Amino acid sequence: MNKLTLTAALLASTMIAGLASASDCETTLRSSDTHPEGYPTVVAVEAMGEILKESTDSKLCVEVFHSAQLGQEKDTIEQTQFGVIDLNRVSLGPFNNIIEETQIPSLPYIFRSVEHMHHVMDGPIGEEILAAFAEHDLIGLAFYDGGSRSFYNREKPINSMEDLAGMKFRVMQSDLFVDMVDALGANATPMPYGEVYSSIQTGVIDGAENNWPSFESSGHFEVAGYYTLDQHLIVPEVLVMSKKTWDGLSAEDQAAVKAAAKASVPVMRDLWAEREKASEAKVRAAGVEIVENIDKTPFIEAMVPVYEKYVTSDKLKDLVTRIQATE
Ligand code: GTR
Repeated sequence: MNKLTLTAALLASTMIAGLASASDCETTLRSSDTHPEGYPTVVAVEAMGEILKESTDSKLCVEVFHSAQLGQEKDTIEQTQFGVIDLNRVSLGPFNNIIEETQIPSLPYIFRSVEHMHHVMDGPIGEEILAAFAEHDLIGLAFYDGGSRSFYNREKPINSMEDLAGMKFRVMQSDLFVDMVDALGANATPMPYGEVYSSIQTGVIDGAENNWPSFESSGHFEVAGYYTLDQHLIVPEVLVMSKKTWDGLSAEDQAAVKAAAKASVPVMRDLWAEREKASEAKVRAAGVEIVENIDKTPFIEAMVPVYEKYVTSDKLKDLVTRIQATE
């Protein structure tokens, strides 16, 4: 068999395999994720799909398109609003410019710890924020974890805010994060996740910011040898469904989708805890210089103008007050 025939044969067999698995279910929902196979968010949505298949008696299944196969987050959000993509697992960051309520749990240092974030997002405030998606052609199903995000770069160890001065960092496509980096005295470049590796490698930017699992799985640690644990963001991640898809489901199936999404949250949290440790170990073993225990007070103080700019309406002020008052 020549190379071309072999490729065609392989393609045909993959397609047949695909059809066979799709025919197991009446409807297969397409879900997007920027992360690679095996990443906690990808596995959690796959687990959600298994639960859904079971609870709907194979009426509804989920197929996760990992590794940004369906596009970068900002574009996939639009496609989900249009109903081209059924489900999407994304950080809250890329929603900030569209849904103002998502800015509040995305504020730097709003959460005192990951536990604090869980208490808030698992309760009525989380439900309110999920409900805010409906006006934007999306249904908020559940929140996942994104650990805490810190700065990494290719140039030097960052020991204080002064060290950040004039450096160029990639942020998610959110005005709030641009202002956050500016307020720290550095320069922000918003860009899709998939462009960050080569941009650091070629020096277009000095670095970026993310959690341990993303820093590791993206390979950014190979090109950015300094990581400072300033933990400026604990941004939750969210699983959303296209409102178009949702509206086409019976009330019973909608309830099954919601329940399966909620049931995948503890699965995700367990996977996350494991992966965080493994990623940290891998990054440390690779020789990345880690700056720990830095004084966060100047970072927190520098965020006052950012809060002033974004927390404007009574509704948003009330959300901040209630989050801060949550144990
Ligand atoms: C990750 C997050 C992704 C994506 C990425 C980024 O931590 O899980 O959804 O938002 O960060 O920085 O673009």
